[in-house]
Amino acid sequence: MGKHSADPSHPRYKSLLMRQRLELAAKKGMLADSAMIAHGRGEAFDYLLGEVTIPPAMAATREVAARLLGANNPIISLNGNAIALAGKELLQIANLLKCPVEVNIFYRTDKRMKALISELEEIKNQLGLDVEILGSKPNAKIPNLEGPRANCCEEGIIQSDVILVPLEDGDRCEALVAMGKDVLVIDLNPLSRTAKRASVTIVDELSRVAVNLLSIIPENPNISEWNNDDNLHSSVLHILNSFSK
Ligand code: PTJ
Repeated sequence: MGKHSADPSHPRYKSLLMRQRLELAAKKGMLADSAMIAHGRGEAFDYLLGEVTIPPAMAATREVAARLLGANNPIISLNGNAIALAGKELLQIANLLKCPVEVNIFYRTDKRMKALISELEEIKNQLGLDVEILGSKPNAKIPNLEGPRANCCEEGIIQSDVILVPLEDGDRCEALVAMGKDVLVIDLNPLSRTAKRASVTIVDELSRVAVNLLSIIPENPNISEWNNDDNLHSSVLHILNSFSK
């Protein structure tokens, strides 16, 4: 990407900045080969939302904040795209909640795990945060999942009761729900299997959600009578209504 592409005066500045973050992360070996494709999928849905946090997403973000605050063992699961786009804010959220983060990736290689964990360690040291970073020594498996994406930590994901998983894949979301966990996801696609299966789905862009959570958590919101299907329906309606004449 050229040096002018993330110029703040550019009308698509935020979008370009996110792309630049992904490019830098790719150079550091943090990302899956398909990370850009996944991001492009997200961007397409973000266009439909007007690239803003819509009211149903803000309601879902408040619910997620409330559930994380009410949890006995909350955890934030982090993959390549999440760390590249909002690693700093997600660590700050964990610091506020006094919970660990666990690096848990779909396309697992030792090289990527090392690059992601060292990126988080660097942010943690720079910001002086007190957050446990798990994932380097997986000692358990998520039941009913095949392959390396099932690997996780007993003291992290397995023991958690409430888990925030930005950009989760459908199978793993289902497997975590089947374990009886409260599964909180961030997914710009309100129609994805992840969005439909999660306990709470925030239909919004991950880096916007991270900033919103940082301001909402200190407000100590209360858990509500949450209906995730209704909220997803409202998100889809919002998109449809934005096309009405
Ligand atoms: O780091 P890894 O190995 O765990 O791999 C991560 C990716 C993202 C490559 C992997 O999980 C993947 O292939 O994801 P999918 O199946 O393409 O799903 C990505 C979902 O996240 C899609 O529904 C997108 O709409 C959504 N999405 C993409 N970027 C964002 C997003 N949602 C919120 N914010 C984003 N920035």
